[in-house]
Amino acid sequence: MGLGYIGLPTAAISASIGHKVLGVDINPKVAETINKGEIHIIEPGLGNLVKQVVENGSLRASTLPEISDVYLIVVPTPFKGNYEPDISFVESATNAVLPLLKAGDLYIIESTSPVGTTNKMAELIFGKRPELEGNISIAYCPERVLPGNVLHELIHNDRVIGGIDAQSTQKAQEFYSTFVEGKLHPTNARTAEMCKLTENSSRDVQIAFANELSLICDKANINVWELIDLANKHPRVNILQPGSGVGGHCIAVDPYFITAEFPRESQIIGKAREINNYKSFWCAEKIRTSMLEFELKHGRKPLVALMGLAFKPNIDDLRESPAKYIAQKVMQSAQDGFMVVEPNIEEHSIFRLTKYDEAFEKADIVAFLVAHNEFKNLTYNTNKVILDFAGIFKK
Ligand code: SAJ
Repeated sequence: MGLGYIGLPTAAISASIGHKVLGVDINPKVAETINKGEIHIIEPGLGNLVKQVVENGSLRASTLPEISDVYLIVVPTPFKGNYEPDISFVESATNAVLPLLKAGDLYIIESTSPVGTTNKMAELIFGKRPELEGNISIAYCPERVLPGNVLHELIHNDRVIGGIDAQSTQKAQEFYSTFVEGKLHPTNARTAEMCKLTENSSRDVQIAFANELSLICDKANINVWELIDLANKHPRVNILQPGSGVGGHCIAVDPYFITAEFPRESQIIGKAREINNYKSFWCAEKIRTSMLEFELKHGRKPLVALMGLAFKPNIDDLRESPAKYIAQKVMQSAQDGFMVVEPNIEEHSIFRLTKYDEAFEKADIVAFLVAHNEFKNLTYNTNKVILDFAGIFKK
């Protein structure tokens, strides 16, 4: 249920090892595309795999579920306006399969979910189908794949599997062992749910530490990149890299699933979110201040290059991107004088894109928002104002 960034690769891999898979998506265009052997998302190797499993008949897509033995819920869990998690997609996918469930079936949630969701769905199922209580297996098993390396990581990463009871955990382990080569770690549903939130919150907190250091170092006139390199020479210190903020659909979202439910207890987790969001705002302010300083000094408006729009280096994914937020924010303050660069995409509906080397050459102010590899080929130029938020030149 759900043929997105995780659902489709999972469907394709399990089809490729011999399961007969029906991929279900509420969007008819998605089902239509997949049934043609094509894909609607970008992920290396996925297009070929889907083509192969659709052609040999092991994967088929539809907008409606059919009677099956195993049901995987892999739908989005966004948050509402006030950072409260929204599990309505999980609920509606569960309601859609509810009439189809039979004794002996396995129902698994993979969607990132607030603690307690799996048990809540079990209550929903048993409330409407009391005869299934004790006769079906229900488990939570989060994915932890990195966009861009999904096919490899889906097979090779270890996974945590938590059932609502021991038998559910075991049945889910048996299912995943058909295509996962990493270790499968058994636990209960609540711990597995919290484990997914913990992994991404941990990364968010660590990035916030690096971002906080970058703010301190800016004031203290210390090169933060050199500082972190040196501190990391300590055998038990491993500081991550500061940047223009934290983006994507996971790390910038999942911590709110903890803070919404445990606001008093999750002090560091909440503060990390604030710091990482503030870092993007701070970068935008730095660019605006540099533009004003330039104008005062030179008596004309500067030409500004905004380098990178993606949410992290060397990808073409602009979802929840701090770089895109910064570009939009600074461009609100002045009508023209900007060149926007994103070497990983051909064109954009809002931004007119300029080639990275041309923008660097022409600009008076260059703001590096993402550490794309291409930018590392550029040579530092002391005649320009360089705002290196991404650590392109470091030294
Ligand atoms: N970032 C930094 N500094 C760093 C590392 C990352 O500023 O040192 C920024 C990136 O630029 C980006 C954001 O953090 O804006 C997130 O990037 P990421 O590469 O850390 O993570 P994602 O969002 O692509 O994928 C994460 C992964 N989780 C962890 O590493 C704990 C992945 O394994 C999860 O499967 C994925 O979230 C998910 O779907 O939950």
